[in-house]
Amino acid sequence: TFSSIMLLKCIRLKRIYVKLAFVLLAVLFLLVLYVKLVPEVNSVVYPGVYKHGKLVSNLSNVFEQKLRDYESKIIANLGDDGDPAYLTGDDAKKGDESLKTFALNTVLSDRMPLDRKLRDPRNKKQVEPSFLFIFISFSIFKITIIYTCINKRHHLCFDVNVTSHTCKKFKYDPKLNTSVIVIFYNELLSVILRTIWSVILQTPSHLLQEIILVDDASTEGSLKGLLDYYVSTRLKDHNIRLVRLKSRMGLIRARLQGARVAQGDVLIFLDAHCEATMGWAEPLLSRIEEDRTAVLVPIIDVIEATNLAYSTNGDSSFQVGGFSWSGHFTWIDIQDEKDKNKLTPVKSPTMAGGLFAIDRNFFWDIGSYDEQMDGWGGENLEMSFRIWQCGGRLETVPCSRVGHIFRDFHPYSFPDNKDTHGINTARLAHVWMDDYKRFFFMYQPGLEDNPIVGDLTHRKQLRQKLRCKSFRWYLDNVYPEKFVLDEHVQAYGQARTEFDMCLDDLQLAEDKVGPLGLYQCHPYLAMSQYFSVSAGGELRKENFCAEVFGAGDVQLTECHGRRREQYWVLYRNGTVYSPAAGRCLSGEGVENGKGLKVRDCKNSVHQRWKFDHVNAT
Ligand code: UD2
Ligand code: MN
Repeated sequence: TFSSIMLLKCIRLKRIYVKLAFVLLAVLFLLVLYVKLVPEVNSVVYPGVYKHGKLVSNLSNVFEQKLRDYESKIIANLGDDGDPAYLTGDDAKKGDESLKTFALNTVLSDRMPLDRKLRDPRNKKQVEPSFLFIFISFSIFKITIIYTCINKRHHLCFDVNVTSHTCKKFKYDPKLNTSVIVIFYNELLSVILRTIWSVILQTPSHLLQEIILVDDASTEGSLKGLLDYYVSTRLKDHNIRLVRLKSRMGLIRARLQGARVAQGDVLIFLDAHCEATMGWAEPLLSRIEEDRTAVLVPIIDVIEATNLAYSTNGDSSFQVGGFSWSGHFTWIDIQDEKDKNKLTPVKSPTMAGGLFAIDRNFFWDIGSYDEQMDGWGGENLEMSFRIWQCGGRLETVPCSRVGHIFRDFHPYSFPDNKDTHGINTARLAHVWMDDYKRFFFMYQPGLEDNPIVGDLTHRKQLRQKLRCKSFRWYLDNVYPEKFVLDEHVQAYGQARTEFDMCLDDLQLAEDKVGPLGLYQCHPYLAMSQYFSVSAGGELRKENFCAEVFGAGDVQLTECHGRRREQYWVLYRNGTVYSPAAGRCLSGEGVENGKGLKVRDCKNSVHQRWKFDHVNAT
């Protein structure tokens, strides 16, 4: 009996141990989870190696040396005024090479001063008091000329007009300050530093609360020690905070982490390869002071990746944001005549995504970002639709200009090679686009009911909570010029001949010009064979219109809305006639996968196109 009592005790004891072990394991698990999930948010500390709180070796000498080496190679005045810059000899060769790997001339960037001076891009190139101006002053027809000038909006008259109303003349005195948030993943150190310097130099210090750098777990070594060292020495007088994420979170969540620690009234997000220019911040802050629901985009100028020239596009016109049904951002011309050449904010249906200003509280009130969006892409359209549909406004501010290096390809890779743009766009399509998502999913049929897209409950709840308007409302009120493939059209869908051959874009890239082709009809309606005949008589693939060229070739080129070679008459028997050419769209003698032509109208089987849907007229 003694031994059996001992045995029982043992078992009880064992149970307690097992329980204890379980509790310990759980605690450990939670700890690991915490460390993994909660990003390290810390301001810069002087670099050095610490062990148990004690400084073991101070690395500052090493970094100081490195930095001096680097600084000694900078060529004074290179790239000043935003002029194109060139290197010579070995550096020139290396620079060209770097373009292939980084989509950016990294050698040139390293040689260029980090605080280079730019011209004030808000004011056009010297505008002569203009021949016209003098002419007007002396002419007895003064009144009539001024009248025609204003009426016709002739550009010469406009020059005169614009010079007397340059951005410089506006007096802004914003009370709000800003946190500028710059996120980066393996960007070039000198490019990041030039971004920071431009913000410091071009923003009045009382308006700049802080600059927050968010490192999306870069693997590039110089972005650790050297960047920290630079910030804590060369930039020690400026309020710069460095947030390091423990693991790569993608640009959307990286921005969120930056926003979480920000303290300024207004958040301004920038890509890590930008240059702010004179007076860029004031008009943004002033506008938000006027209307906290206004989300603002500066004019985004191009900094050339090859020679780092800051180009301003010459004239005072600019573009605003649109989108394509495949879910991509596009630049579009301002539609409203009276908005062109304006210097006050202009409504923009969407934004490019990288550079924008938003009231900090409004950012959170309106749903910040979809935290389940990974990697790159889609978040800009999501935010654009959401802002408009849920009671905000999106505007381009012409008097605020920031340069951005547009790169030909992503110099970085994505974990698991996931199509994050596609997945993110599927998310926004489900949440914001109502029935209009059908077009996007025609491009991405595989994503429509795919669990990879993830749970959408929270975002749908957000839409409910904010009582947001429909996508139809957005199209009608914000972007009425957007072409809807199956609305206000004479016909749409696949257009086939009796031989089961279809009109096809021959996989033309979305922004390129190419032949309107003929291809075997797909058994289902694929996007490459989706065409519409608009109410105005265009034969369209979204923004590209079939146009007749000299020898009778038919190309898909950007729709210009002025009929002529882009005008077609669709007859009831399926003949598609071009009045400009006096001929008909014909598949006669055209091989599978080749471009179509117009030929003399013969009412033959090769000239009759049967659209899936034809609306009665
Ligand atoms: C445009 C936007 C960009 C973003 C993107 C769509 C502009 C000028 N740029 O692409 O801001 O909205 O469309 O998602 O409007 N980055 C990370 N982690 C990553 C990948 C990138 O932090 O995993 C950083 C990167 O270092 C850069 C920023 O995110 O600072 C934007 O990336 P990009 O410059 O490659 O994107 P871009 O300009 O082609
Ligand atoms: Mn960018």
